[in-house]
Amino acid sequence: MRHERISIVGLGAMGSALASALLEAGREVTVWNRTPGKAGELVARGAREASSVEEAIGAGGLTVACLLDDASVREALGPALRKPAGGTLVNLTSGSVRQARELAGWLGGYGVRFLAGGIMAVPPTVGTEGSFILYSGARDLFDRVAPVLGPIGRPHWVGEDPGLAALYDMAALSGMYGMGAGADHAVALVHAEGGDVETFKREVLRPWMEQMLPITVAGADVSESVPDEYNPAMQATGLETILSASAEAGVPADLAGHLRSSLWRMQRAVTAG
Ligand code: FVH
Repeated sequence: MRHERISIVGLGAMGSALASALLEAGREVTVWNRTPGKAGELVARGAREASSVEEAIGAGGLTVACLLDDASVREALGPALRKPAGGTLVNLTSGSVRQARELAGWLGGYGVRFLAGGIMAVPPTVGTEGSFILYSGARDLFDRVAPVLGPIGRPHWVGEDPGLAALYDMAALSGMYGMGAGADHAVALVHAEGGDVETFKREVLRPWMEQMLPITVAGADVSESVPDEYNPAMQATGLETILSASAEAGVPADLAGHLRSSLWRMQRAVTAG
């Protein structure tokens, strides 16, 4: 099963990285992209280029879609699905929970077995240690697909509901963008007050964020409760200080939403004793 043929539909930055990692691992890869001219390097390394989606899907084995968004998946695959041809599709295109569930229903109507996915990697880290791919859908299908697609990242099944991979993908991305917003805000503060941004990033921000990452993830909670060891009164004062320091520096408090909701949580905890 490891040698099942794989067709990659979509050769953007991510689709190309997926195809490259699969070729590197010796897989038999067929590629297709809407705009021609993106397959040259992959073909030189042994990939076969299909001239249409139908041809890519018809190459047999497993089809992996990695396109811009849900609409582009439907637009690209739709014409090829007129005949109920069966087959297996793994969708590694980002989308919402609802879109993943609807896609599963739509493809199921054509007899296509469907696994939803979420890529926990960026193109340069595809297939490297630490990269992983979320999958949701039938467990037996995952068990078949996992060894075939292993080279793109550690396969991690999150459940039968096709919406689950999208859910965790979107939520994890929110965490990442939130972290990015925090780092942006930190750098803007240092810049506005005349600090050395590069030194700050290297000597302070990175080691600090690395130290705090596990604590931040462990402490993330939708409930209003704050663990005792967090000392909510101190945290509330600290958060107010960050907000006023930002105002003093004239840095637009893009993070105000995050900070205010944390402040609100701490204040509620203080009030509640
Ligand atoms: N790149 C990243 O860092 C992230 C990491 C996490 C996962 N995302 C998601 O992966 C999907 C693809 O992302 P990408 O980086 O490959 O995106 P692009 O380089 O912009 O390539 C987009 C491809 O989609 C094709 N495409 C767009 N619309 C259509 C359509 N209507 N029909 C057929 N194909 C379409 C596009 O083709 P072309 O413009 O070259 O003709 C590209 O192949 C994405 O969901 C990320 O959220 C990546």
